[in-house]
Amino acid sequence: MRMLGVSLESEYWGTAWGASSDGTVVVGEGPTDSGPGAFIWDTRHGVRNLKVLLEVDYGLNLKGWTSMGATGISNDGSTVIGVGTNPDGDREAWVATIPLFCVADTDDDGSVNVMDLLAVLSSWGTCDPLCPGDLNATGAINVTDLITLLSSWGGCPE
Ligand SMILES: [Ca+2]
Repeated sequence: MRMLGVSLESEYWGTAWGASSDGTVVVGEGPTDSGPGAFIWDTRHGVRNLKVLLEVDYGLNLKGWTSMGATGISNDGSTVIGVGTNPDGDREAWVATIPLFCVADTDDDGSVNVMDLLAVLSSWGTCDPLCPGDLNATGAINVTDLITLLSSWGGCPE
C-alpha cells in the first residue's frame, strides 16, 4: 500500500474512487494544491487537480464548474468519469479522455534515453512517497524499474 498524498486530516476528506488496472493512475476527490475537487494521481506527477489539468494543459473551458469529483477510470488510465455542478447550477456527469504518459520517459521529453536511465539510477533503493525513477510505483527503485526502462529504450510505446 502506498499513500497518495491526499490528506484525510483536512476538513475536505480525500477519497480515491478508481484506479487503472495496473494501479499507476488513481482518481477521486479531495484537497489538492489548487483547492478541493476532483484529483488525478499518477506515479509521475503525484496528485493534481483534474479541473486545473484539463483547463491549463488541455485548454478546456470549465469556467463555472464546481464541486467536481472523479468517480471512475478506465483500465488503461486514459478515460476518467465523474460528476460536478455545471455553470447552470445543476449536477451533471462528465467524461474526459487524458493522453497516457510513458512511465519510462521520466523527464517527459518524448524519448527514453540516458537521462531517464540516470533518473532511475540516481534514486536506486527506497523511493517514498514518489520519485520519477520508480516506474512501477512500488515505493522502491530496483531491477524491475530498470528492465521497464530498458524495454522502452529509444521511444515510448503508444
Ligand atoms: Ca526522457
